[in-house]
Amino acid sequence: MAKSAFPTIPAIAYEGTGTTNPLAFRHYNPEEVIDGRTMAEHMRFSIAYWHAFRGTGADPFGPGTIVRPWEKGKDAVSVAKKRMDVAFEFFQKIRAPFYCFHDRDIAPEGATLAESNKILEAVAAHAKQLQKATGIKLLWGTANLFSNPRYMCGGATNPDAHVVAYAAAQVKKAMDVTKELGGENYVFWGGREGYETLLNTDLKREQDHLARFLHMAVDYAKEIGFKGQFLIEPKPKEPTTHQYDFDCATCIGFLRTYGLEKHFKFNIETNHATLAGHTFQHEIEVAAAAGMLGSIDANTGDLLIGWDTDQFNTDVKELTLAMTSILKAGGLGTGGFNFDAKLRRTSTDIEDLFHAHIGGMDAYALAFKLARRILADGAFEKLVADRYASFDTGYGREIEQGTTSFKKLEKLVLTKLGEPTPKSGRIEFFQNLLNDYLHNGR
Ligand code: XLS
Ligand code: NI
Ligand code: NI
Repeated sequence: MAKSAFPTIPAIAYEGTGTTNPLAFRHYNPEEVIDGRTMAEHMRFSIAYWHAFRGTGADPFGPGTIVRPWEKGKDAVSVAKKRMDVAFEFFQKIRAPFYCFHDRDIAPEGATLAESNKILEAVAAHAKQLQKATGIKLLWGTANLFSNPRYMCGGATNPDAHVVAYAAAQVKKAMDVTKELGGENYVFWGGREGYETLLNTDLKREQDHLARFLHMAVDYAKEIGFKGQFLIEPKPKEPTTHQYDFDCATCIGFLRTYGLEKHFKFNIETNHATLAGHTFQHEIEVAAAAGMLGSIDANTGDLLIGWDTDQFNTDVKELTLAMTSILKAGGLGTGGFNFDAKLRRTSTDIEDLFHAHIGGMDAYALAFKLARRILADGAFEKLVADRYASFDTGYGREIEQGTTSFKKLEKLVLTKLGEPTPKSGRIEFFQNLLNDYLHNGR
């Protein structure tokens, strides 16, 4: 590998909570074995190429502030390869076993589709070598169907069939590359699949087109023998005002309507959940209830700002709640925790990239441990089970099993049950119990 891009930064080590070293893990010990698997295997952390290596700190009010020395070079393709060397050095030093990319993050677009495909192939070949040399794996790949101006009115839902055809060609290639690199999943985030106004939009037709597009992707995966999991990443708005993949519940309805539900799971992003007016944990529970929990885009928004700010999440309480739901659902399978999070515009030092990921990884690792403790203790599960215990026997059980009716239940209330006695939901009690685990050493 080329000369180090981070000569002063060592591989990040686990030093435990006693340390004051900012470039060390306090909770994430990749080698620690829990239940026969290492923490690295449990967490399956992944680095998002687009934020970590293509993010510049640009915002709508000004250009980028983050300048990296490796971004200089004679042509875009050689810079892309050099950048990738640096990225893999970072993946190793931060101890992340996976990374994720959009096609256009890793390789620049050419003047024609044929040229873009050739460039992507060349850079992917470089990635393959680096994966082999380092053992770092591809969690998922995806296609960027939103940056190029051709996609201004959408990709799969564009009103122009020419653009839809182009989008199909681009996704086909991105799937080829993901397969070639052993990607364990493939993500569909509906970039600009949505609309601004119904004055110019045929909503039904656009949704039909999106479904056709996804069916073609399913067919193509079969054709090439791509075994990775397909994931939809719901998001309610931004860039368009109304995105079709609003949230997990909306997507479940969409997938079932079009007979696609067997082929997809969800990649849930914290900031997208909150933009939809949900909690992160809510989206996880909705996906898990449908057997469609796939992977996590680990970040957070700023509740005072109404857009996708993609910040690193260090909120241990939020993550512990999310982790209990994930562990109860049996984990993420081929998914992982992908840091779809970017440095703030003012975080311009290279060390900031390390601090950001260390904080995110440590918060998730701590949340994992706290969630395990909560589940092992079983207090919440017992309390919740008790709350629903009236459905375990008698007429409650008949309601669940579908063996009773309005008429029978009416008779029961009129002749026997009468008025229910109030049963407290004990919300404050539950909140205090959570704090016992988070802060009081329970
Ligand atoms: C944007 C999305 C995007 C996807 C991948 O809001 O989070 O980054 O994760 O296309
Ligand atoms: Ni995302
Ligand atoms: Ni996002």
